[in-house]
Amino acid sequence: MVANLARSWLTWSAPAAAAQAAGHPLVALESTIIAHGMPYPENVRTAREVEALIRDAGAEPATIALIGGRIHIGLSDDELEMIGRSDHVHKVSRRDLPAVLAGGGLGATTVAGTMICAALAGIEVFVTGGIGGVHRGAQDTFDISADLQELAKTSVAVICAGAKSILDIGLTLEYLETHGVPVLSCEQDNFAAFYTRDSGFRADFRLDDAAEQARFIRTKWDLGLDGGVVLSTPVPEAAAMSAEEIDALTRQALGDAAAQGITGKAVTPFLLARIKALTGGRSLATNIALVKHNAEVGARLALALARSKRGSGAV
Ligand code: PSU
Ligand code: MN
Repeated sequence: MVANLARSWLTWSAPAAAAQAAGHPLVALESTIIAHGMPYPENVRTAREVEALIRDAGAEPATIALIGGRIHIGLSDDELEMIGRSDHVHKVSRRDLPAVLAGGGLGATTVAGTMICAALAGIEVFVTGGIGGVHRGAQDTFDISADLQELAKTSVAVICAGAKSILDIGLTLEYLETHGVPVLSCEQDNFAAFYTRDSGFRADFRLDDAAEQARFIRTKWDLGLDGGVVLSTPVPEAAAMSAEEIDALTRQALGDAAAQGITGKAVTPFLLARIKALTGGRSLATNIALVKHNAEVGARLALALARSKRGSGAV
């Protein structure tokens, strides 16, 4: 009953609805990365290119956002443009969903917000850039992204290029372990670090093949072990930045945030914008390349998971 009531808040785009009705694999995409993670017009262009990559790979993309008091599963070109262009888009995590839906404004969903909406829509795979995590200095600020709690309880597979080094990646992985969230890696043993390929920390399990990833994920959920799975894949070599450069810029951005007294939900967008400015926009090219690569990995996983669903009982 509760689920039915919740689902009555969903508005489906025609292609997303058709794919869902036909049992075709869908891939959810977040909108905070569009509204708050990249500048206009590169954000809208990238969002469209990512959708096209997913479609070419045989899955249906469903970008998720809040518009006019409804949760939109799949956006039209005009809706995407509005989310990418407007200066009045709320950043919507679990806490913010009721406020923005009840208020009827524009909302861009974070990893946590998108996971909630994807699960309501029955979408198992969600592609993003980087997940939120435990911030550096969290022992003083308590700043731990709600993304991690959502991963603990909402059953969606999240494909990412790891997490940015604006976070404490070691503590982020510890937190995920405590909450029983498996961290899978493909193409390398280590968890990725967004702009760079290697965080220096091992992922829990390396599974390069989409069928293996699907088997792992389906087994977890078949066992009633609700909650998400993180699948990390590194930014393509040609687009990766140097670790020394990004470390220095990250320290500078963190210092600027502290000096300006930035707190709460403003911290992550501030740091992202600061790093973008400090790299003279070069980080944007890296960001775009990694999201596209994540989309290819996510589409393959969605196809494999759809096959495993059609299989007889266990995978
Ligand atoms: N990390 C990135 N790019 C992003 C985000 C995180 O490299 O765009 C966004 C995602 O939407 C993520 C959110 O869910 O920031 C986390 O925000 P917070 O740290 O306030 O929970
Ligand atoms: Mn935070």
